Amino acid sequence: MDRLSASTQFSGPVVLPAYDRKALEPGILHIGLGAFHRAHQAVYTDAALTEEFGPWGIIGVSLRSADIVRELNEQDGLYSVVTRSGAGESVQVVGSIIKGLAAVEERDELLRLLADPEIRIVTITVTEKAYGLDPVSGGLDRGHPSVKADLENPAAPIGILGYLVAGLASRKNAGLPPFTVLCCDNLPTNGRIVRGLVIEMAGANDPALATWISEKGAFPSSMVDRIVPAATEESRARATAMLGVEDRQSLETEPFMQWVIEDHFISGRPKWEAGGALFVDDVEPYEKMKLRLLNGAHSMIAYLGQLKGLEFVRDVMAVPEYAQLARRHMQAAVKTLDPVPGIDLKHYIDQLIERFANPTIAHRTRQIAMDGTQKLPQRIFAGTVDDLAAGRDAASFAYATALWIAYAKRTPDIDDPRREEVRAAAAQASPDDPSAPFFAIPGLFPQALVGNRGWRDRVNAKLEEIEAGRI
Ligand code: CS2
Repeated sequence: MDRLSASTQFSGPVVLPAYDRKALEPGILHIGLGAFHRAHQAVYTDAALTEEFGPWGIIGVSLRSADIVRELNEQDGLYSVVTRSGAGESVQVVGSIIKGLAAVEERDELLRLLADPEIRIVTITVTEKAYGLDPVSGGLDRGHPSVKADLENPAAPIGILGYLVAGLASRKNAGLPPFTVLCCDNLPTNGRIVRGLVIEMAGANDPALATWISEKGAFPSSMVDRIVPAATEESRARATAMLGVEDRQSLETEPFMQWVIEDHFISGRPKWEAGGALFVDDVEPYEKMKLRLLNGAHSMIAYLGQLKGLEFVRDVMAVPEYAQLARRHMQAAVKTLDPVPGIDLKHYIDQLIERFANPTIAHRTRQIAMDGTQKLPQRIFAGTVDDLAAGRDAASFAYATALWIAYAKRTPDIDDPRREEVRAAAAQASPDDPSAPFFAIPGLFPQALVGNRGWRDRVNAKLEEIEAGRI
């Protein structure tokens, strides 16, 4: 069968790029060419180019995998996004990515592009663990493998921060303005965090560069949302059947998508509003809402699913008792939020229950369960602190925490960058205070929780119930 490419002639109802791809010039460098970016920011950019064409093509960089880049380039940067729900399915070919680039094979080209004035925005989806954020200090973790390497050898970076610093240094030396850095990972105040880390890394070798970045740089925060499971053979086969050609980079996702962005760009931006993006002065209430309601419940569902042998989120949601637990957690978490402009939070929760239950989306609980130490602080623990401070008992948060601990104890091959510490905690857990070694992992839990005996007892009580099979 033929492969998807710029010369494919489609027959079925396929939505195609409605602009002249040959005239598309690059303006965005995206780092982290995974499924999420391709089903989210690239789709918004496609909509923006359709409504207001401009030099906003994307060069998609993968920091680790060269395969994804090769496959995408074999298809002239094209791939399909299949949107599925109980109401039906549709397929769109996305044209906003001009080409892919593998950092491990083309470091010099990547450094050249970062210094190229054509590139005005660098967007990022590299997952929480890639930044090298020290959970204790809140600054740079100098022991993080790529942070360490990039501090020692700034001219030949391997990590996200090293590349950003090297690119910004070239711009400064060339008398150019910085590129805007737009973080799209699930971290609270993500722009502010990345700004702090970039400035700290720059300052370690070049204080003048750090000053320049802090004066001239722009790091708007953004909240991103769309459920995009990793592609499977089955999902690729479905796309191929819909397209009539083979697409090795196809993705399946839900109809829902959301992007809320602080409108602070140095040298312009695409008209992402065309795809429904919302521009606001302060993205924090939206981020908190999404992290504590969507991602918090998602993690809870994932650990529950893993403990109960349920492979997909939809399987967990198909058990009424578990769907009720997810809803109850969101009803508890919502009390820790401030009002979110333009959002009816009750409706948002109803929508989440429906999204999680989408019978056509196969989102593995195992995928969401990974990297708990990187996810739980903003998804569960921050809300716990606020709930307790408001005089409530944070019981649902204790339950979510106990689910992770039970999962960690039962999963020796746990997928987590702090795996050794988590395994050691699991091995040390004693019957009288089984969560204690987890609370002792440096920087994982906020001090307000480490010092709260009452809440820790609640975690232990929940853990006992879970391990006895009572929930
Ligand atoms: C998920 C997220 O894998 C995970 O941890 O909770 O990737 C989630 O699907 C997205 O944030 C939805 O926008």
